Amino acid sequence: MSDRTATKKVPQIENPNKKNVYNVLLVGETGSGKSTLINYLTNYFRGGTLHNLKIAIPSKHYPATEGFEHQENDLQDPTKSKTGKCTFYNFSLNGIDYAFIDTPGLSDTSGRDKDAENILKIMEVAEMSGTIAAIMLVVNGTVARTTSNLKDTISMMKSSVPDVLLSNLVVVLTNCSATSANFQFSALNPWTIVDKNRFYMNNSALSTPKESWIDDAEKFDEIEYGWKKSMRTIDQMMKQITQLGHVASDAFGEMRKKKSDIKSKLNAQINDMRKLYVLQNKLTDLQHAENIASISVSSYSNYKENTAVEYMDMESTSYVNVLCKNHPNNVCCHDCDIGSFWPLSFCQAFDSAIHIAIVTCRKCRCLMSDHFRARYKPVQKTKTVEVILQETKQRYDESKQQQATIQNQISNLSGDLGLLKKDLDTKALKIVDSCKELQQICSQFSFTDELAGTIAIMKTDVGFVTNTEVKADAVARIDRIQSLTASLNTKPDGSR
Ligand SMILES: Nc1nc2c(ncn2[C@@H]2O[C@H](COP(=O)(O)OP(=O)(O)OP(=O)(O)O)[C@@H](O)[C@H]2O)c(=O)[nH]1
Ligand SMILES: [Mg+2]
Ligand SMILES: [Zn+2]
Ligand SMILES: [Zn+2]
Ligand SMILES: [Zn+2]
Repeated sequence: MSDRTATKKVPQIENPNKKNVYNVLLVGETGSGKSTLINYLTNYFRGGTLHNLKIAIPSKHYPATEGFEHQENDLQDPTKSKTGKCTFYNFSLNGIDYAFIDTPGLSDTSGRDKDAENILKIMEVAEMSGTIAAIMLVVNGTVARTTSNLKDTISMMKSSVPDVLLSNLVVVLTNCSATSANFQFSALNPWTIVDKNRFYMNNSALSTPKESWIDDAEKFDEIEYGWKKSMRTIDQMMKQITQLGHVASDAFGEMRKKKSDIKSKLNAQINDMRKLYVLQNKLTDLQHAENIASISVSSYSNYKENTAVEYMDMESTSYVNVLCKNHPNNVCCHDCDIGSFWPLSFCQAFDSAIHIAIVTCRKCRCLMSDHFRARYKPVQKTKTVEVILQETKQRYDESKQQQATIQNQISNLSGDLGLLKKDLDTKALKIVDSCKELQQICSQFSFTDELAGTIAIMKTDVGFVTNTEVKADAVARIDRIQSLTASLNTKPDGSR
């Protein structure tokens, strides 16, 4: 190994954007060996040996010796991700500065949200470092099949690494040697990793307590063999990293912005859909109320009633009748045969009496003097009169008024709903646009993954919708979002 000068200055935690620093971002699944690799690198750069181990990042069996600031969680629980945040580990060798960035492991037991959060942290630190020399994908090389965890990790990586950095991808297979590795590089398709960027290491010295091997000649030999091999591999790795050069990392920033833009647009869709449900329910309620109002209107619409009214009418006659002024409805003598020529006393309607002045009518008992002759007679007739039932009319008016108010509200609400639906559609298209923009930077960006959480929330929301019509509309809407984006997920290699 070449002359190495371990940096004795106080370790730098934040990278001060030094242009000539080779920044190496270590990413990978939880437990794949990122922090261990950094400890091996520490020994490489600072002249550590198996008898004098230099530990940058503490683990269960090895306390830190180098004074780096680090953030390791729960060192005792093997299922939990150890590294909690991104930390720079700076070293210098032959006047060349390196910064290795340890990152939290992906596909941790803490779940998808945690992964998304960690990916964002990784992208942030990558952007912050200004330039990147290598993105080191650390994978446990003994994993025979591509586990779903590893698949998820690879998929997350593909969605996060901008195309400009694809030739700076380095894969380190841990826990193995070139001959014992099981990892299928095809799992990274369409990413291809050239042979020079593939490294195999078995960094087993730190996985068991020093006491368990330091005095056991056989174990020590085995560990030493791996150790020496790892140091040679690191030597090779550093040469290769300087070959890869610096790539500006601002694409990470752009990606982050676009991703968070998409995220907030997706959240807006969730909220707008919820708004839609509220409005649609309101509309349904209003339509129900309108039904009731219209039933009221029709049931009170008979406030006009026709009643037959009897009345007397005078009908002219061709003959003479004897009528009484006191009894206008009577005809005391119909078609009086004495005509108008003889005095009334000849009319049969009257009783004969001694004195003419007290002759009375047989029919109405009025005096003869109350009678007169006329060429008309009273006739009883009936006519139908429209009567307004006031109370019913009032109810009718009220229902009518209510119906009009409801109809007005329905029309306003329908307008709002229409706008909201259109807005949702436009926004969905905008999301697709943003995704396309993102794919310009990162062709492997998977919108399906990005969308999965949103779709899950939307589907849960739909589950609470009881109105079948509203539900059908919502389901169709969700399907449309999914199909809109389906075209986006056709990767250049044709896979999805
Ligand atoms: N045998 C062997 N064990 C290893 C190797 N690399 C890592 N380990 C062990 O695997 C376990 C996990 O390693 P870490 O370096 O903490 O893994 P990590 O990738 O930093 O994990 P997170 O911080 O949770 O993301 C530790 O017990 C290591 O000692 C290796 O190459 N060979
Ligand atoms: Mg770690
Ligand atoms: Zn008469
Ligand atoms: Zn009379
Ligand atoms: Zn009379």
